[in-house]
Amino acid sequence: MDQLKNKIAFITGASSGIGKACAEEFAKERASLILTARRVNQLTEFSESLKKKYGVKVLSFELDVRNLNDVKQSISSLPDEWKKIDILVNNAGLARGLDKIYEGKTEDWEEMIDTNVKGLLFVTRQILPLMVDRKEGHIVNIGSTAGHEVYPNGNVYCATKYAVNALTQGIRLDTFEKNIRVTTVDPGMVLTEFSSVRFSGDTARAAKVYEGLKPLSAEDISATVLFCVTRPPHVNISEVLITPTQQASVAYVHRKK
Ligand code: NDP
Ligand code: 8X3
Repeated sequence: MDQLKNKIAFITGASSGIGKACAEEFAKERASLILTARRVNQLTEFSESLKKKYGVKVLSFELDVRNLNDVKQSISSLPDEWKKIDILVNNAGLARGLDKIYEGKTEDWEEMIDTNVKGLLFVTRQILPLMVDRKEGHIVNIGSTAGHEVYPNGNVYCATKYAVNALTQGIRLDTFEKNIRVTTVDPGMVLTEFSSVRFSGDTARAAKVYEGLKPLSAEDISATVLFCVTRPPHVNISEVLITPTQQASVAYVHRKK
């Protein structure tokens, strides 16, 4: 299929989970891809496999979205033909810990805020002007159900996703007259590396999060993102809230014994 032929997509956090699945989904549709993450070995290997499998162009490089200088430098030095970015997927993000706020680790708070909020802003600030100049472009933010409802011990992670929701609205309000489309795709529980990152590699604890439940897959989310970015130019999908059928809200989860 060729739904994204001649389009360029820039994806943050493309080394695993939802970002990686979006890259594969877009590659199937013949997009040219700019893939970024910190784990550059994984990213390079994945990029090479996409090139071979789908015959698409892929540019990949190490990028920590928290580092403003690196974000500026890597985007401003893109070759001109790669600067015509049609789709930006702001996906890089993480949760750290699940603590009562009075016991929370300030370094966890900083990592979440720096990545999920400031990182998203840093990347958007560099790419959005290129879209505004061309009066064309689509930003897809990966928010969360945690940006709609706060759950116990979710405090700062939820706050970052509320911020993503607010920024999605803010970006839309500031750019709709420039023909920019802005979408937030807000998943509930998705089986990725998310929970093992949250629990710092404690895979047993991470597995418990999804016990008795069929969670969403990264591919469920990438299919949704693809749907949003392949609507006709006059259609903007503002928000998609998507959960497993067994999850009615952040806290109401039906687990089979
Ligand atoms: P993963 O942990 O599998 O993927 C997270 C990605 O973000 C990785 O590619 C990681 O790459 C990247 N990343 C993390 N920190 C940085 C950073 N500082 N700079 C650049 N890249 C970074 O989890 P998911 O795929 O689940 O998470 C993707 C997004 O989806 C996040 O924003 C998350 O909040 C959101 N989300 C996840 C849900 C879930 O249940 N899984 C539900 C709702 C939303 P690397 O480590 O190589 O840098
Ligand atoms: C990730 C989903 O419910 O763990 O954003 O916050 S949840």
